[in-house]
Amino acid sequence: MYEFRKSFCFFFLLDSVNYYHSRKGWRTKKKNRRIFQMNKKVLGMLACTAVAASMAVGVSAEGDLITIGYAQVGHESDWRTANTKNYEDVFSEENGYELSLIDCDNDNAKQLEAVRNFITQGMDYIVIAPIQSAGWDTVLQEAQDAGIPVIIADREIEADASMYDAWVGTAPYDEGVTAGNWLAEQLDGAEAKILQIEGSVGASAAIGRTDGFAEVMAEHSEWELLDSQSGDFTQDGGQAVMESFIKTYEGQFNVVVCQNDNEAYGAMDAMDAAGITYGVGGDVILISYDATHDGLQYTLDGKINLDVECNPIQAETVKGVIEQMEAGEDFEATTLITDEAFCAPGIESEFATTMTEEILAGRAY
Ligand code: GYE
Repeated sequence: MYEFRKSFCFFFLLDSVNYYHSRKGWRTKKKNRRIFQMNKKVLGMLACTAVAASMAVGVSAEGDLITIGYAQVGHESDWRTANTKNYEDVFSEENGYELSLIDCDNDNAKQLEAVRNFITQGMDYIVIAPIQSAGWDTVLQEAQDAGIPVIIADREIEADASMYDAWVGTAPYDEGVTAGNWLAEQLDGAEAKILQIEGSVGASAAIGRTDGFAEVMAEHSEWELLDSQSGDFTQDGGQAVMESFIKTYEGQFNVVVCQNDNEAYGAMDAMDAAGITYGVGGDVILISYDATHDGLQYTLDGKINLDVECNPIQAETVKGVIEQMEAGEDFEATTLITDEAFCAPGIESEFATTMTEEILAGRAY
């Protein structure tokens, strides 16, 4: 059973549920927003191009392709590539959608600009995978003023739930707790000297994993976090941070936690180059997050001890919410995509499934 526990967006998400359950239906709200748009047009408050775009929205909602603007984080990881492909597959013309996916290259300013362009273009729906969790109020207000529903996907934001319409994503805090619980179970009271390679600074996926793991760490006085630095969710970043960790802490650490698979690949390269062994039977316990295909291959091979899953296949769920909105039905204001965790063969755990060839064969991304 999923629990948000200390997740910072808990109250916002809860608010969101209440907010929408107090309303009759989506269609009324959408319609009201469109009337507001028309008034703005009559008053000449919008540029001619924006007027044309808004009118086109009205037509498309009545039967043509539904336009979706997706402000994607970037292309930093295999997880992200799988997520992008999933949106392209699901929001296809065949399925009745015209998807405009902008790769924001992990640049917050670029992402705000992408959302503003979607507003100007009069998209039917805007989906945002927020690079940073903070700083969204102004642009969300602009989307609301334009009458465009916004779905926050993948990550969480620090904004009141009344500022957006729905959320679909995963629970990084719980993933961090899983990693910590698994480590405690495996070490069974033994000492841990831990190095952590965090994800991108300010991203909820990094904040949540860090906080969840820290929560378990606080219960273990025999554990010490030697250092924790951002590897920006990339392989190059993971390698660079690990190389610098090795310079400072060589011979002093026995656990490395990487907040995604690509960082883990970089850390593995750095440890290989330094002759440090990791994985089952190695000097270092290696923990990763995401559980993409290659990450699970390394887990099956015993190179990664634990890989905590984070599922990038979310577009079908987002589409389901949009369909409910289109039909004027009550829609899910918050949907959690559930995850599990996988450990290497030879390891039994209460918190993770032991990897097999069958599990790997079933992993499409
Ligand atoms: O773990 C990482 C990606 O937001 C959950 O972003 C996502 C994270 C994922 O770059 O690989």
